[in-house]
Amino acid sequence: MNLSYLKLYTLYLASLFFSCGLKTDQPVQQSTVSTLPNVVIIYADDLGYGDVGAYGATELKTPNIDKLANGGIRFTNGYATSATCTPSRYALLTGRYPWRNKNARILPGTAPLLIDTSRMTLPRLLREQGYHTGIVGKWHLGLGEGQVNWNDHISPGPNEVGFDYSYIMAATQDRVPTVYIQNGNVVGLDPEDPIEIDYQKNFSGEPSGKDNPELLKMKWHHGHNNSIVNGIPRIGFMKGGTNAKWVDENMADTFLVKAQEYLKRNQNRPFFLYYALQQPHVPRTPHPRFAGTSGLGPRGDVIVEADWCIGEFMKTLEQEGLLENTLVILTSDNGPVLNDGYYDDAVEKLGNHMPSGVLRGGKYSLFEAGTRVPFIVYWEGKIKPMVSDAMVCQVDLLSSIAELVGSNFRSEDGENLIDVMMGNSNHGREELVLEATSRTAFRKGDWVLIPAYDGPAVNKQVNIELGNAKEAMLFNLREDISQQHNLATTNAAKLSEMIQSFEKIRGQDYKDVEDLELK
Ligand code: NG6
Ligand code: CA
Repeated sequence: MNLSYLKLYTLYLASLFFSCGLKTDQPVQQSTVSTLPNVVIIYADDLGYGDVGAYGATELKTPNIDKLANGGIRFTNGYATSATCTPSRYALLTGRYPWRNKNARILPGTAPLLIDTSRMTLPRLLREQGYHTGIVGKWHLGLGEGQVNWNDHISPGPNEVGFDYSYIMAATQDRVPTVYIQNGNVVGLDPEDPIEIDYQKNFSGEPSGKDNPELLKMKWHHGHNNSIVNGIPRIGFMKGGTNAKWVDENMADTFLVKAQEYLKRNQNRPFFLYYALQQPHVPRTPHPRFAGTSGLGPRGDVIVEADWCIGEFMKTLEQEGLLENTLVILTSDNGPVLNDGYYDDAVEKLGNHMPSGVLRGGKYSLFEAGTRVPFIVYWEGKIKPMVSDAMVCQVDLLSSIAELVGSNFRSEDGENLIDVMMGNSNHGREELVLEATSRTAFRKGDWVLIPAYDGPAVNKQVNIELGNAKEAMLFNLREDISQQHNLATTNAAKLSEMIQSFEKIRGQDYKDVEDLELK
């Protein structure tokens, strides 16, 4: 691709758009033929390395994701920066390691916006290059500046960090407020029935998961015993907003339709869509037409549902004639978990399915399965199908996509790996800092260092090995992808070399970081 030509053309298009006043969310009437590729990021929530057929799953069918994986580049060393949601999403959008921001950890629904509104972000960069930018799905990066009035316009949020259009849930499906927010306004809110949210105490007279088990259609296992919405107990208390509350079983369809509508509205101009699926995060609530289809219980069913949504979304791209001009990246915010706080048969019906594949650990873990995730780059007619072992991370997307669209911008921690992502090079990252619940590990080449950390080796509630140990651990992933052989004592020279390289990036203060999420 001729980048300098692209850059000039981008400037030309940008000026065209500004002068035509096309920065609204109205459908574009005139046809603007452009060489700027559309960019779509499909971001799953808690989808594991082993949850996808193309990555080796045999007990679960994911034909639509497999089609992208087998028709594009399937990365075997693709990473989220973190083993939980908020920090990974922060890194994805800002190209900055989340441990540089002390507040980048799993946020309650009432948390203020985590991203500084003056910071460069992926949508802002693309908008500056002439793109229309949209997000549909899970946000979980905070909203407002402290005390959010959910009955008023909610700001700052996605629209203040670069998105022209947003249709989101504020935090997670298991956290209040359980409503959709479009461009800063709660959808379907009745002003006579205002929303109140409190993460500390319940509103008087309101039932809760803890006190009213008789009202529950899904039982809580740990946490998740505050307000009850649709028979599902949540994290946090909510009052009012009855008409605005989402129906959990319709969420996948709702987001899909919003994503499809976004494509149709913006098909005649370059666009960036961040389609952030809610599956397979808890509570797992497949639409009835998917319930029971996987044989693995609701967790399997919602993966089948997510796969179907991805297929429908891709069909719309094709029908709108956009497929050959759209770069599609599909990945996940962190690794898998079975019991994440509800009794939903994820453990009981697992059978032979291995959500982490051959990797050790899972969500919340410093072991590989916490952060190594499905990572697929697809571009019909442009990218040749292949499997790549190059190391890539979501923190690199901003710098890489910047290069693709003719911008010189490079983020603080992201590398420009566009050649790797287009399949023209196998030269990925050399080093990467990995994070799990505020603690950090380090990969360099084939080696991984997990420093010594206080805390339980296993989180018993979720039954996942966290990677905490009294002594540092060292693994060679080329020989030992499942991290079964700790080489820290037998290869002391490598260990000290790794510590040195790690501290060069991370400094010294990683040692005292407390595990704030799971005690
Ligand atoms: C944890 C929740 C878990 C999930 C997670 C966020 C409890 C006990 N556990 O605190 O269920 O909501 O936060 O997941 O409340 S993430 O994928 O958004 O990071
Ligand atoms: Ca997640």
